[in-house]
Amino acid sequence: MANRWTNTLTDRDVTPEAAFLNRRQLMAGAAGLGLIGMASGAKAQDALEPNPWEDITQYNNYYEFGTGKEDPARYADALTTQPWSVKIDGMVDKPADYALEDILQAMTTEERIYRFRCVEGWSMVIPWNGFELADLLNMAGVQSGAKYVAFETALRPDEMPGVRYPVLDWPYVEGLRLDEAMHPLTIMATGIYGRDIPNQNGAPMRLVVPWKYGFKSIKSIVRITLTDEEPPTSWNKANPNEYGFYSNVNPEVSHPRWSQATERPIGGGVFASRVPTQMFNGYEKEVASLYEGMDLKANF
Ligand SMILES: Nc1nc2c(c(=O)[nH]1)N[C@H]1C(S)=C(S)[C@@H](COP(=O)(O)O)O[C@H]1N2
Ligand SMILES: [Mo]
Repeated sequence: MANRWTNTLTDRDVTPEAAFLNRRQLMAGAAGLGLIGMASGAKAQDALEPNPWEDITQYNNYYEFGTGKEDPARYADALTTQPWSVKIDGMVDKPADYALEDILQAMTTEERIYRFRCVEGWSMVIPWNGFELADLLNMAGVQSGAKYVAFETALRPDEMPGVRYPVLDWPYVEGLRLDEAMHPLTIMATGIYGRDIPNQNGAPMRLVVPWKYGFKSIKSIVRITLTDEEPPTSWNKANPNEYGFYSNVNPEVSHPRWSQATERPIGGGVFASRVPTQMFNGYEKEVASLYEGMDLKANF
């Protein structure tokens, strides 16, 4: 029956009501903050229903604040995030300590709703706010010989109770190949749900590489170094047989101690069933070409 509602139906009207309302709130929030534009990557993710704020900010891995999932939410408030600067050095034209506010001034912040898959076998959907890492690297001017990007997290023994324990070799470090770092899906996140990113999620600025296991997405970054050699990475140093440099989400390559074929969506409840893990975490179309011809089992 034709009525005034059916006449105005759009694809949005078929999304679940909660997601729809949520989305409208987000859009209003983004408009209020003056955030510009939606990237094509985000548009393609419209069907994803993000986890609630509580899941995203109370179930965390941030070992500098303890190894329990609730430790970061409990202790990370102690981290001083203002002022903040990021040293960008190595093979760049303009090496400097960049003040975070100067970086944000120069960058275009947008919303990206991404799947997030931890190597431990759980997953969430997170509505990040951030900017493309490529834009930041281009601002510093990447030199032609550069092949990799190394990242380092702040190390503040007075503010981080977890670094008293040698769980990892502090500071936490990570790395990407330059083409992975320059890929448009790779972002620096500074917000979640249109609000400042909480300390437990890596304030004031953390990496998000949605097709890789979560530990590649290094938090609270203080240094970015362009180099021509594959940089050391924290989990690889801790256990090279279990954690490789690439760490792409891959249901066909098992962790030595568990399968990666399925995952447990956080918020699904204790009895919720696991769901299949997707190749490159669902971003195969966008990123598979980066690894053409590579043996993904050998380069895990
Ligand atoms: N500096 C630092 N970055 C880190 C970690 C960490 O312990 N320290 N944990 C990683 C892991 S294992 C995961 S799954 C994600 C978790 O991000 P989230 O807490 O925002 O969900 O952060 C990653 N980045
Ligand atoms: Mo993780």
